[in-house]
Formats: sequence, structure tokens, C-alpha cells
Amino acid sequence: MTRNSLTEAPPKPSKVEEIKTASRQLRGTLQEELARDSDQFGPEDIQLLKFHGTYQQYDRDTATTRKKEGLEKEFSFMLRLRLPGGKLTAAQYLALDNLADKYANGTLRITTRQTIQFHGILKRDLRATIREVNEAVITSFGACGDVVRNVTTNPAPIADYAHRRMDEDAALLSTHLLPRTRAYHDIWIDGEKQETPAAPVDEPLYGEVYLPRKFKIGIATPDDNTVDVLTNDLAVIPLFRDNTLEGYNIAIGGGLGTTHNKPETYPRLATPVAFVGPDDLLGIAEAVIALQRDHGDRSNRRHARLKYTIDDHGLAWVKERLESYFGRALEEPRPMARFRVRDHMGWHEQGDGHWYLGLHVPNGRIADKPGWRLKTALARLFATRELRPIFSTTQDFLIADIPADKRQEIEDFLGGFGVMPGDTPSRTRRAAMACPALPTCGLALTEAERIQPDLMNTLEGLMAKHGIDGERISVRVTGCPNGCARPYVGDIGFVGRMPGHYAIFVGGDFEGTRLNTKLFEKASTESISQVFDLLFGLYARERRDHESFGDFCDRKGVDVLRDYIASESGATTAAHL
Ligand code: SRM
Ligand code: SF4
Repeated sequence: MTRNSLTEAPPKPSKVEEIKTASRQLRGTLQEELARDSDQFGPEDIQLLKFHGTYQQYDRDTATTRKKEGLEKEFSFMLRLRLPGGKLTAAQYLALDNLADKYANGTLRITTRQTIQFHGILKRDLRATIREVNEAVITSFGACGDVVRNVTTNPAPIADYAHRRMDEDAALLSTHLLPRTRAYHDIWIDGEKQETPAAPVDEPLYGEVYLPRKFKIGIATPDDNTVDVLTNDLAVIPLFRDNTLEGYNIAIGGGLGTTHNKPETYPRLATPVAFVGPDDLLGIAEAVIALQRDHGDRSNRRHARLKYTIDDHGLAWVKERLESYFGRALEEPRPMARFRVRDHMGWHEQGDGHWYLGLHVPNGRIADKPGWRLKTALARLFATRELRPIFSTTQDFLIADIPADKRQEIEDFLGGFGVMPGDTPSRTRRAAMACPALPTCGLALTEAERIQPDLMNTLEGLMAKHGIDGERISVRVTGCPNGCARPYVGDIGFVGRMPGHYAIFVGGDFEGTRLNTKLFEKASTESISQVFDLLFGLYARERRDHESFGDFCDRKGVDVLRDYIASESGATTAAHL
């Protein structure tokens, strides 16, 4: 739906656009607010805080009771960091571990974009936390907000050219695409010392109002699509041959956020549009960003991602504009192999005489629990040995650079804290993800992280009952349709609908190349077990050789599966759905 510029007035920019415009390059009144004795920020500054990597949240577990008692909500802040490719040093990890205890809720949360979030920071500690993050040579700037977010790539520390190059590209894009404003530095790092108002700096890429919406970049080879690269606004797919980089296939317009009952919002996988040479990565990234900056919808934030810009204008129009921003004709995307996803859990050789160990971290929450003191174990491990931490886009942790002869010692060390790398959970459990949802996420309609262990127990029990427990099925749970744990590309997606009820999606693929389809709009948690008892039973009986659960559901189609469930379960399940 392109607008006729001669006859129609331009649509009114959204409120957030007005806030950005008036913000003096993302400053707003953050500096003044920080000096104020209060536990929260005003509504306009809350929007600007996001660009600085932090969200104002409140404890949703206590809010209702406190309201009844006439008390205010308990406000605190989530702080997200920017760690391209999930890579950091041991010293940096130790600094973050320390900050989790000093200012946050004592946990570190690995995100689905392979970085870290702290939860529970009080306003009075926010500046100190950000300063100390900065002292560890890490930034939270641009981890959220309408800019390029953390760039994701393959987590594996394999000592070959392809992996090194992908890490370098992630770091290069991340640094090059950071906003230039000095607001972050002035507010959080220099803080009170600043006396004269800062002069505006040039923002050559983002301009005065930054992007219409968040913008995500992922890098992956077809050989290992752990990052679900096609869910990004800009998917970079390097093609290597004989240890040289031929160039990059470029796909654009991935994005998953939707809104219940608004069919005009939808998940979308990125469409391949071009192939560019090894030296053209920054050029093509800037071209795609400029296209979205100039043509993205700034009036409606639910319609502001690149995926809608592409679908509204059509691919031919988009390609033409892209070529003009890029400055020359674009080559068609080159053929590439079928996508695969490798399992990074357990022990793997790096190719340089060292090994890496992948540890599954349920929902990415690095914490100490009775009998499983992962947080302490990791802190002591990195404090006493020359090893390297890495976060994955599956919310897991890799320990890199382990000498071959130290493997047993590392296992024994971790075992002392109840962390048993040998005890790898099932292939399905290792691939499971859930978003934080309640109690921190202000948008959550249901639980996700907190119900995921029970849900996985149920599903694993049913898989064992039907003799399919050796299968690898991806299960992703979110507390609302925004899709933070990428539920629309898993074999199975549970998407929070209303308390105790989830929309169920099936038929995606493990490789992240096919969206799944909604099977039920609103299933109660009790009915989930009955639905999957029937589905797994059917799959065990009727699957073809080597057919995955996602492929099976896709082949059958949701209408057939729904009819089958209705006929087998009669009124019982239907009543709960
Ligand atoms: Fe997300 C908003 C958590 C990855 C789509 N996301 C949020 C907020 C900040 C809620 C809010 O706006 O108030 C959540 C904070 C919860 C909390 O308590 O911490 C939140 N998103 C997360 C994380 C932590 C989930 C996780 O389990 O790890 C992930 C952090 C990634 C990072 O490090 O940058 C996270 N979010 C994603 C992904 C997956 C991805 O990028 O690979 C998606 C789907 C892909 C996409 O962007 O389309 C995603 N988050 C959203 C959306 C919907 C965007 C849209 O286009 O409609 C929102 C809501 C919004 O932006 O308005 C959102
Ligand atoms: Fe919050 Fe929804 Fe994202 Fe979950 S999917 S973290 S509930 S915004």
C-alpha cells in the first residue's frame, strides 16, 4: 500500500518518533531524572532509556497485592548488553558475574540473541552498573531501541577461517553501526561532571530520528544455522569455498513479532535478494538500513519493521532502491546448500588442539539453585583457568579453549557444583527455549520461563511413551506473540494467549527455514498434554523414514491434525481448547 504523495497528507508520526525528534540525540531529560530522588523515570525518558540498553520494569508478581494495599509497584531495571557473536573474555565475564550480585538480582540471563541481561537493578544503581559495564569494555548502548541491535553469529570457537571471519564480521558490523551520539557517554559515564550542553554530532547513517523500529542482523552459513538467521531484518549468509570467502548472500525482511487478533501483523522469514562480494558487507548493510530509515512506517509501530516496508512496496521496488543506496547493480543471490543446525552441547574439538564444552542452561538463566550452582561454578572456573566464555543464540553457554588433557579435570570441577556436563539432557530439552515473560516482562500475557521445565517434563514423558525420545524436536515458549524465543520457527511453538492458555503452533523445521502454522488458538495448559499425546502417537505410527516431527506436521497440515485430535479426544480436549 504505497501512499500517493500528491493527494494524501503524510501520516502523523507515532509518539515515539516525536520523543526521538525532541530528544537531542537520545538525551531527553535522563540526566535530570537520574539526579531526582525517585525509583522510576517519566514516560518519555522510558522510551529513550531503551537506546541506552535499559528497560524500566516492575515486579508483576507483587503488583496486584501491592495495589490492593495502596502501595506503588516495585520498579527496577533490566539492562541488556551488546556482545557481538556472544564472545567475551574471562575477565569480562567475571566483571558481569560480580555486577549481577552487586546491583541486580544475582542472576545473569543469556538471551536468544547471545548476550546478557541483568534484571532487578534499582534506579539508584543504574548509573553505577552501566559505568562498571563500561569499565569492563562492554557497552549496553544500542542493545535495545530503534537501531541495529546485537549482531548474532555462530557461537562455536572453531579455529578455521570461516568461523574467525564470521566473528570479525559480527564485531565489525556492531561497531560500525553504533549510533555516533555522545549521549550515552555523557549521561552514564561522564555523568555529573558534564557542565556545558553537548554539541550535536553527525549521525550519518541514522539521521536525527534513528530508525523507525528495531533492526536485527544475524550471520550464519548454511552449514550451521544455529542463529535462525532468516528471522533477522538483515540475514548475512557468507559463502566459503576452500578456506576463502566468495561473498555473502543477503536476505532481508525477517521478523517475528505479531499481535493477537491483528492479521495485518505476521511473522516473516527473510527473502534472499542479492549476492555481494567479500568487501561489500558494510556497504550492503548500510544500504538496507538506509532503505528502512527512509521508507519504514514511522506512523504505526506495529507496522514499522522492514518486513512490512518490503511487503508494502514489493520486492522489485525494494531491489531498485537498494541498488541506488548501494551505488551499483546487485548480483542475484547465489545457490546455497540446504540449511543445517549443529548441536553445540557437550564436547567438541576446536581444531587447534583445544576443545570446547557446551553447557545447556535452562532458559539461559545463570543462577545458583540447590544442587546446581552454575553461577558459582562458572565464576570460579574462569577465575582460576585460562578459558573463554561464549553465549549462544539458544540461550546456552560454551566454555572454549580447554586443553585436551584437562577435559576430565573440568568435568570433575563442574561436577563439584552439581553441574554435570556428562549428563546431557535429551536432544529435545537441549534445544528448548523460553522467553523471560513473568514476572519481569511488562508485555507478558502468560508464564514462559517459569513453566518451561514442567512443560518439557510433560513433552519428554509423552515422547518416551511413544518411543520417539531419541528425536530432536525444537520447542519454544513465549509469554506473548512478540516472539522473543522465536516460537514461529520451531517444530513446536507455544505462544501466551491469556493466563494459563497458549496458542499452539506446529510444522516449522529445526533448521529455521520454515514458519510453523497455528494448530489451536487458545489451549489450556491441561489440554496440551492430551494434544501432544495424540500428535506424538500419530507421528510414531505414520512418519516416513527420517521424517522430523516438524516435517510430519507440515506434510499432514494443521486441518487434518486438528480433525484427528477432535475425533480422538472427543469433547474432553475440545472443551479445554
Ligand atoms: Fe524481545 C520486546 C526480551 C529477543 C521480538 N523483548 C521485548 C522486551 C524488551 C519487552 C518490552 O518491550 O517491554 C522483553 C524483555 C523481557 C525481560 O523481562 O527481560 C524482551 N527479546 C527478549 C529476550 C531477552 C528474550 C530471551 O528469552 O532471551 C531476547 C533479547 C535479545 C537480545 O539480546 O537482543 C529477545 N525479541 C527477541 C526476538 C528473537 C530474536 O531477535 O532472535 C524477537 C523476534 C524477532 C523479531 O525481532 O521480530 C523479539 N521483543 C520482540 C518484540 C516484537 C517486535 C516486533 O517487530 O513486533 C518486542 C515488542 C516490541 O518491540 O514492541 C520485544
Ligand atoms: Fe515479553 Fe512477549 Fe518477549 Fe516473552 S515474547 S519476553 S512475554 S515481549
